[in-house]
Amino acid sequence: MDKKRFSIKALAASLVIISTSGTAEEHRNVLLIMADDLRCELGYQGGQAISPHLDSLAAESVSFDKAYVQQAVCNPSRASMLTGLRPNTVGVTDNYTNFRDVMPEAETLPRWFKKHNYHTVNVGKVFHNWLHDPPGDRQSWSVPEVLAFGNHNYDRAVKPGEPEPEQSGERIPGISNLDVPDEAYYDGRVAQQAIGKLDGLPDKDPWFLAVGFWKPHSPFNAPKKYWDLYDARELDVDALPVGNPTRFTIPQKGTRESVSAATRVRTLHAYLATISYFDAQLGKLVAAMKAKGLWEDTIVVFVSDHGLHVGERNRFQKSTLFDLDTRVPLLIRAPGIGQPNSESKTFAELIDIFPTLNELCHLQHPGMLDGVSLVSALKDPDFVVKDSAYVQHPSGGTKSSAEDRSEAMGVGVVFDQGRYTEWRETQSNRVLAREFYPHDEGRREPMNEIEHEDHEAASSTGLEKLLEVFPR
Ligand SMILES: [Ca+2]
Repeated sequence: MDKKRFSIKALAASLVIISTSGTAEEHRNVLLIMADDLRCELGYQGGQAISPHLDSLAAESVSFDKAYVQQAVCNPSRASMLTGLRPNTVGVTDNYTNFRDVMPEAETLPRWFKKHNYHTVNVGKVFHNWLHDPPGDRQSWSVPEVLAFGNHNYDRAVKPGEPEPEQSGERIPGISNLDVPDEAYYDGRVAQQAIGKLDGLPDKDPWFLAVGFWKPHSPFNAPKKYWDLYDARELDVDALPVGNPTRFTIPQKGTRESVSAATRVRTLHAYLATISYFDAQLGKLVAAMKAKGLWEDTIVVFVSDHGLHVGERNRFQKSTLFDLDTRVPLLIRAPGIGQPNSESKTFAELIDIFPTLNELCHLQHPGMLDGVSLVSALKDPDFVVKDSAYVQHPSGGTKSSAEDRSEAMGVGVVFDQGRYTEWRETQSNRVLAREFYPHDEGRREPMNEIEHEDHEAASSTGLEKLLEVFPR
């Protein structure tokens, strides 16, 4: 547990005193946009995705190249980011546990803003949108949430006027390229619904609009026109060696024996098309905000809940501690404060978003956060707020139920030299295995080098850093 955390008592006391600091002029509106399963593959990052709208947003923002989620699967990542607490602190490390069940009084980013007179609005998947009862987190929002509460695998193409698929039970193929309009799928309708909310945002009070898209989470079923942006023959699937040379010390669920080159190309093409489809929907929302005069002074945060493997290491999953799963795009556009079109050198964690927005909007500190504000890094891209990021994930990937406990928890620290990880027995915290993946330029993490003498010093540094957040 982080020693810097305030006590529950201090938190309770802080809730009584709601800040009234800041004049109306100082209040800034906030737009939070979330992608689902989007790894660092965007155009502005040198990735293979064609993402003109996110590239434009990056040109107005500070981009964080070393931004890490705290756990690479939907629910723990979102619960952590939106409470500003590490998954271990919240007690949510699987997709089944609702953070309200284990921490009923948890403060959340939107609820904190709501308490400070912000009009908070949720469209789409912001909190985890499946398996929980009740869905979403109603108390975080000023008005009822517009949710897509269901399984991604039911996002089939619908015709105008047809009911939402929801839990129809009709699973669709993992990959398809139908020639249908954007609105045939959920994200096209999310963009419409978000745009529809713009006219209802208050003039006098500040607002906090959170829009969560479902893509590029599988199924990779972008409309055909987004597939046609790419020439499959030109896609690079050689980002990691073929086969599985990585020495997993703890087996990872979801890893296959082998994957053909053709499958890798087809899957990467589908994933990239789905990213471009998502990018276009985001572009519609930005264009509408600009047309309505809502863009100029609005603080914008864009982030993904975690990354993804699409064939690398013979995997088509998230749920590991590898960089492909844990490192994500993070853009913060803070007009008048951030340096536009710059890249921050600092490490960043998604738990830092809560305190960062808090400081940007001059709100009182809620008193119980594991993250720190990145505002210094927004003002000066060379400023290093933190020199490492912490990640965790239970062994065995996504479990089949909340009761299905993993035997081990992987805890890792990412720093400039690489990633140091320990796998610890869930019950005893006993160290079962250690890993060190040195980072090359592309952070490919090809091999666990924990036994290699050349990396002894870096492994020791990693161990020291790890124990600061994850003591044994
Ligand atoms: Ca996700």
